[in-house]
Amino acid sequence: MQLIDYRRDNQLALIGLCNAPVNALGHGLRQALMQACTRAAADPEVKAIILHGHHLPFSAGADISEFGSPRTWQQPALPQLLDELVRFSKPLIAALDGVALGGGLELALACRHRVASATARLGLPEVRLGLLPGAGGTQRLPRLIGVAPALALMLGGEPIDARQGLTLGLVDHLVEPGQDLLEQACAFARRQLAHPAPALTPAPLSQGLADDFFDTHAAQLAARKPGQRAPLRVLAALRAACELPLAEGLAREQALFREALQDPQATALRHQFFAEREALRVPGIDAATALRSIAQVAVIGAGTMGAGIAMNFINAGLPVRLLELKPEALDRGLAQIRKHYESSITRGKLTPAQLEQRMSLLQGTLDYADLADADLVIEAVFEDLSIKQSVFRTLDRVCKPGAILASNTSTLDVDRIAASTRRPQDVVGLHFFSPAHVMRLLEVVRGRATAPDVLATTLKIAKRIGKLPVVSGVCFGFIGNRMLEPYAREAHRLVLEGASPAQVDKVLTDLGLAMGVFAMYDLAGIDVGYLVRQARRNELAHDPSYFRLADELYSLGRHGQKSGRGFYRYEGRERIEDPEVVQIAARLAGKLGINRRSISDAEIHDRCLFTLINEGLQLLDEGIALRSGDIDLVWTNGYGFPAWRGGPLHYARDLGLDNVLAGIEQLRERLGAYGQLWLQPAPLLRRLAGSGKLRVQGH
Ligand code: HSC
Repeated sequence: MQLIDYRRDNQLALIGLCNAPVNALGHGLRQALMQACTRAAADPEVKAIILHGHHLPFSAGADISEFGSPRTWQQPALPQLLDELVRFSKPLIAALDGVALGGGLELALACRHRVASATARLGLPEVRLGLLPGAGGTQRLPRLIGVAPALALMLGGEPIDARQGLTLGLVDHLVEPGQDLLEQACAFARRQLAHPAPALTPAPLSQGLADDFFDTHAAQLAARKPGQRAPLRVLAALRAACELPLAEGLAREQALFREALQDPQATALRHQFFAEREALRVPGIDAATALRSIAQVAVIGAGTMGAGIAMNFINAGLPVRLLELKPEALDRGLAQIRKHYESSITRGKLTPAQLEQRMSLLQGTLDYADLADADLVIEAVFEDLSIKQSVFRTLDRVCKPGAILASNTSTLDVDRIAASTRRPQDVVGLHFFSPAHVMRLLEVVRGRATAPDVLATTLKIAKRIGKLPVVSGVCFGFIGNRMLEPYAREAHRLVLEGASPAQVDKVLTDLGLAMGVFAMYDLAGIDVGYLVRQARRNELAHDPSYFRLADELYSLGRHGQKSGRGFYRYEGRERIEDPEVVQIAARLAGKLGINRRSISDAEIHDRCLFTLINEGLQLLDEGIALRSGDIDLVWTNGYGFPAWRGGPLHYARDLGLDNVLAGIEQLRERLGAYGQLWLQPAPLLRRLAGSGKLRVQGH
């Protein structure tokens, strides 16, 4: 495969990178690039060199799939390659299109100048992979644009557009839409030949910084990103740029990068990166699967969920009909959406013209007949099977043939919903997470009859609205809520046995979870969980302690944050421990004959996490989840599990599956009848313990 396109244009050498799809700077491309640049440097006719992506994005950076293998270091390694390029006497100009990310932007920073298409996106996202820029970015970027803007780019990881790059001084010349990037880059290069620009200063940068600049930032990071080591390494590298000459700073950056690459947090985040991409590969569908066209969307139910779902589509430019049964409810939903956009205007995130444009895509209706031309209908009504079935019977009557009929159920049986129509092949579950316009995760529930093109179309549309779709089979709660159940069950039981909600939550947040079980239940509403359990009372009757505390709080009107009291007390948004809840738990424990004792943090960790992992493995064995990475994505994107621990099943591998198995067996013994009832190791856990491998089912 040809990795470089080399051309001459009079005094200019045009070197095009051709490593599809994103010009990842793997060993082969680095080698070819080095050869091409050396050729241009040796050609006396060539006065300047232009680097560009040959009909491709400029570069998405180092080849992430090489990390963890010796190929990362194979010469020319990226830092050495860039050091060579910087030393060339002939000026290099980077012509940026598509993306210049990570090592790709560092390549551009090693060039004397950067010319960029207005649509190009530039960034240093390494921190999201648990890394820091490791090919000069931490030293060259602050020298080019200043310490504070460089820190913001490196810590945020979010790319900026080329116009912002121009303002910051990262881009020297912006190529407007309609202009040709390469032509403009060549013209720019010719002008530079007449007036060469100086190279970056090799001197340290410390002037003008407050004495406590780094200490303040370190303290902020410790508070905002507890437990995460990559942001601190970024800060340390930046400090080197401020305190050391360039060459020493680069050496310090290298040392920090090597350290970061070996950090389990980076392994976990790489696992997340590849899992996200793999999640889109679903057996039975491929690039050849024809897609259904989606030009008109409808959402049923204008409550918080329905309104949030509708916003996703209008934000992406797709027209939506929002259906409610009562005019007041419809007006409330429409007003809620407008209010949300108005607050975005106040925060400078939206213009009034954009608000009007989005609202023009939204049409409220009280009449199912208005859904006749919808290509995709998403039902977001009350979580009750018979209500949902009745909605789907109506949809079956009014919707055109081929329309995709989706349910936003979070727990119910999608097959039974599909069976209420004469077209189960068109029915799919689309489980949005709340708030639906914010949360990236979308569980796509494949029913027994869901047609491949329906699944493929929903995955495609999910990407279009910026979601991360993860396919689940049908079972109670799908991947996320099914795993939540045993995890939260243990948390509740631990409080009956003597822990406090705050103690349980602290163990979980110390592990890196965004919220503990009880803070989460208070936020979601204790009434919501109660109603879901009501529908399953018969199957749960064998354990009177099952979620007993939550049921009691529900009956006392303590519904969580919205009622000011739940597992905690609330003053405004402030969460305060409530001794009354511990008293209630003690009273219930007495009634249930549970001995209260002091519970260690380690026991809390093991009971909550081992049961979570165990259920995940069971789901995998049942084929509800296609692979362990999908389970990890659901938990990191929907339930606040720290991405830098990779998700529950990646974490299980770190803990050792044999340790998890031994832990469950010990707990089962120690907890008597309760342990015998609930703590049953999943057969897959037994099969995998000792092997440490989680990639089952042919993946
Ligand atoms: C880095 O650059 C470190 C450096 O600072 C220092 C290195 C020094 C090391 C040496 C020390 C001695 N690599 O996302 P998509 C694949 S760290 C490999 O579906 P989109 C991706 O897997 C890197 N593969 O498309 C997928 O493959 P599949 C910093 C990469 O259009 C295909 O490309 N850079 C890759 O939605 C399409 O990707 C980043 O973190 C890479 N760098 O988004 C950027 N990037 O088809 C990461 C992509 O087989 N990438 N692939 O599944 C992205 O953000 C997105 O992929 C894009 C495209 C926005 C580029």
